[in-house]
Amino acid sequence: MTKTPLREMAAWKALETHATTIGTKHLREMFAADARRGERMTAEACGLFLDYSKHRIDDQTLSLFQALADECGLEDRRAAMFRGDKINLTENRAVLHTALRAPREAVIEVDGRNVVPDVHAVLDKMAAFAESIRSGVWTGFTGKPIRNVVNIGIGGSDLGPVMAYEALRHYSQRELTMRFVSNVDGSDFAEAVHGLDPEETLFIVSSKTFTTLETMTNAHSARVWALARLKHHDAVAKHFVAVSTNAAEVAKFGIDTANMFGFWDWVGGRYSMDAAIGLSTMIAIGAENFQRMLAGFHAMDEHFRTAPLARNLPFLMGMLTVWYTSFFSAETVAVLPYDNYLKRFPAYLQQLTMESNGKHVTLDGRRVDYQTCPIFWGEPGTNGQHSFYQLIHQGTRLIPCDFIGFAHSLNPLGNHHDLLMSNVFAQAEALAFGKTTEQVKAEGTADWLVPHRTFEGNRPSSVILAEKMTPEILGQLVALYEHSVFVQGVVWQIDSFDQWGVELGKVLAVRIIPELESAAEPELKHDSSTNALIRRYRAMRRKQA
Ligand code: G6Q
Repeated sequence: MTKTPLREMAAWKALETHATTIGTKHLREMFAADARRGERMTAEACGLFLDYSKHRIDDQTLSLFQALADECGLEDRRAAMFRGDKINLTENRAVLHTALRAPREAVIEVDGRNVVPDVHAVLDKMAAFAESIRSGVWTGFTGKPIRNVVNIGIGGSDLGPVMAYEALRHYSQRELTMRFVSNVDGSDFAEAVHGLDPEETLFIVSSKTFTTLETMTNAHSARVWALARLKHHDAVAKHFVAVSTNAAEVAKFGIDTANMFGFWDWVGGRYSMDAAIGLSTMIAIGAENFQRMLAGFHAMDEHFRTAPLARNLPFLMGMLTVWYTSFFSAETVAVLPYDNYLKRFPAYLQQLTMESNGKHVTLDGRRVDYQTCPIFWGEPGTNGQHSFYQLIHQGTRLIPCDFIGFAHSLNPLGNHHDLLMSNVFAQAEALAFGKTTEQVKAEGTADWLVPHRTFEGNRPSSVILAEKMTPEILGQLVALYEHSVFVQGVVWQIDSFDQWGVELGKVLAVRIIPELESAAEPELKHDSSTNALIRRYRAMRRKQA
């Protein structure tokens, strides 16, 4: 499929020219010229309110965004995704995470088969299992109820579950201890099982392929750890369940395939937290709350699918990211949730955004001649304010920010919440409007200090507001970013759903393992740096021994 190169599109060229005009304008001027800008440049969907007025855009920018979307065929591509077309070209797969949250009666076909009943069959099985753990009906090998659940997985089989558990911890069954192991570093495993009683511990081995080195290494260590106490191999069936698409490997590991929760090749790892990969989430918060989260995802899917682009949240956010990345050379986006429960949200988004759009070739294999995915990063406010906000306010880089805040706290405590939220509004205001030299001088600041105390402003941000952190809102937020990533990928003409960039390092590591482990000095054939590092490591290990 050969498309017109992006930079040759009329709307792209128009945006290039337009960016030079906008580049000379300050947000102060734009607000001064339009008293209603702060109310006008907002959009609302489901339970999310988006204020995008503090962006370096005007009405023309917005119409050019739409013109570019038309030229890129965004609406057709969106329809193709929802329909189940194999839009993940390099892996020849459909991309149907939206089917994971489709209502029971929906019909979505992949290769002529309606997948919605399959999705709901797994959800029902998960619900029955989660309930048996939560109620204590499911007992371990020695008859004790399960009190600890340890999810073993990595990447898409870890980041979503950890983030969702933290985000919805308020709704979780507090008697259950939830832990997560991802890193192949033995310390991760050791700390995750520290203080746990194997008789009361359930491991969920979450791996789409059931071959991932880190996960399988941790799963084998977990089996050794559990059997050291439980002694009998039959205990595996009571203390291990699997989330996977690979029944043969699951059975080989010793897990009863009756306790395997499946998903499908049309669910990408980083898009799987609402598939069976969410089993730990469901055990923590219960099936009903999990359904509420799915309803939130679905509501945002429907918004993205049907709302006019001018009011379409994922479209607006996606285009803003394209705008700053491709036309203003912004290299990063900061995601700043003002809710402690969202502390893992930026880490989750890093995979969603960067593994999806960190690509340098187009779908038809051409090297791009524009920047693609920016670096996403962030920390919950207000901690970030006392750490890296200095650079956002007064550094030399342009860093668009997404502020996320709520009207109500799940833990009302004195005036904590108003203090917290005052910072959201204040930070966005300070970034946009800054503080002029005149203002600083008028405060009586000594001349030499004036430049240090001046804030240029004109630094863009979105503010996303919701009532409070609920399962529905979490689903909406995640789907908002999923679809924003999709919009960016369509414009940049890349495959947002493969991840070939993670392969090379994995292959090289497998080659190096025996070179680290062999008793005899191996013949090393790497570059001189890698050879020397391996030799030094081996020498250091010998010294320790
Ligand atoms: C995500 C990627 C990747 C994947 C992990 C774990 O989109 O595919 O992060 O989730 O590599 O893979 P398994 O689930 O197969 O262990």
